[in-house]
Amino acid sequence: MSLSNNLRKYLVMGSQNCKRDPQVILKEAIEGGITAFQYREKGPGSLTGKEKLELGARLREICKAHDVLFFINDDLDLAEPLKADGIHVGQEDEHVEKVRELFQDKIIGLSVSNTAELLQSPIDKVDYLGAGPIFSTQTKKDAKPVTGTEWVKVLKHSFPDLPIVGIGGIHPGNAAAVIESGASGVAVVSAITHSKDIKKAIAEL
Ligand code: TZP
Ligand code: MG
Repeated sequence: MSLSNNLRKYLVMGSQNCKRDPQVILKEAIEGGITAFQYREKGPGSLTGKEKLELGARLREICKAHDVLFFINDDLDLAEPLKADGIHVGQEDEHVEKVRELFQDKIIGLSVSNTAELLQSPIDKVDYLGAGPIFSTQTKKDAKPVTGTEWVKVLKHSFPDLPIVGIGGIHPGNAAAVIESGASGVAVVSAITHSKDIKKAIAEL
């Protein structure tokens, strides 16, 4: 499957987002049809050190067993131990040139939230773009200003061949608008982790 297809339904999650066992949530989400997973153990209540690595290893195994792409968020030092397929970085993280230098064969995703960020980013070094927050989100307290779906259109117009993944406040009721704007996929946290019926939510994304 192409990267673009593999990014269609992208779960982003760490233990801090879960009211239930993250392993159980991930398994249900995979049964429900997610195509990619990002281990984002970050923010209030998140695990650190050995515990972070151990949970990551368990989630990685689950993805491996089901052929679901496994990404790590920010933590370059987890990339090799967890044998991640890819790394997702934001504008405040390690520079993409450096990430590409260190990990030539991994998929690299970069978040871009506005034109200034786009202009300072080496887009030729990345495999996909994260666009957002498209809608307002309660999940990331320090999220940048909302971009709306227009931002996806701008990115798609500028980089027609680069997969774009929308993130931020996306749920079954608004995912179609993100895809229709040119995104290859939608990345969600709470639409899955807080759902009472994970499979139904994913089917509708
Ligand atoms: N980056 C931009 S918004 C966001 C991240 C990690 C959180 C998205 O969470 P939710 O619950 O899908 O709005
Ligand atoms: Mg980051």
